[in-house]
Amino acid sequence: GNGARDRLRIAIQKSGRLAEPARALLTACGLSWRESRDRLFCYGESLPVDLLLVRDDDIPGLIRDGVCDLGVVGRNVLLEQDIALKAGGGSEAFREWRPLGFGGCRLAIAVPETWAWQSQAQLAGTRLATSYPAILRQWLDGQGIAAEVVELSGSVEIAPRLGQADAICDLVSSGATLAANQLKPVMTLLESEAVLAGPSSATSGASGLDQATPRQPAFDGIWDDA
Ligand code: PRT
Ligand code: ZN
Repeated sequence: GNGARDRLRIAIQKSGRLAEPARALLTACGLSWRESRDRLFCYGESLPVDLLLVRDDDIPGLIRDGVCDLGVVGRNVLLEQDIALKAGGGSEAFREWRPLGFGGCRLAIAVPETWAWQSQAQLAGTRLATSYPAILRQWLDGQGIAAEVVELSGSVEIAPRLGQADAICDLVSSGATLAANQLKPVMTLLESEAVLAGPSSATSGASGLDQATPRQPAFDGIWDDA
């Protein structure tokens, strides 16, 4: 929680796929800022709501640490960090409050087009490259598949051609990247989109947003279902 702070802080992506739609959403909510786009911090002018412009990967941790109250981040990032946190013995520190309807994609396993795909049993004994090792490991364990997870921070789609992996687990939207790399999607692990994320503790047992808003009357109604 933010204790003495009397302004709401929302973390959004500084640049990247979710940056513009997140700002557009907040602007449509009537928020405006004294800001320069490349700064870390945007001071809210119309309402006591400030923005932190950060790497998307940092957003769950900023919520966990109480540095910000809310964040706009892909469900894929939130879930990956949640699983990793719990695997490390931590308890839930942040969670999805509601989906936002943009940034849609899916986390999928893709294999070389030349594979005759029958079932996930074929993944046993393979090496799978991914930037989402926790989600992938949890899925493999749940399926009882023994496979090696090769963690890569980017350019996952070229790993099979480089001989680093046999197949991949990566985000897919149009499918063009997979096709350009002679890969085909065969399993969807997660349907993702941008979500409003907040601390899990602020919401125990209630419909999260109603719990969270009294401190900030300015936000009443903004997140109502359309
Ligand atoms: O700098 P920062 O760390 O903040 O940004 P980033 O590079 O980590 O993230 P960014 O901006 O690439 O993506 C932010 C979020 O957008 C992701 O976490 C997803 O929730 C969402 N999103 C939606 C996507 C895609 N669609 C997407 N297609 N994120 C990545 N991709 C990539 C994918 O990894 C693959 O390389 O686009 C390629 C596939 O696209 P298609 O259209 O060829 O299938
Ligand atoms: Zn990132």
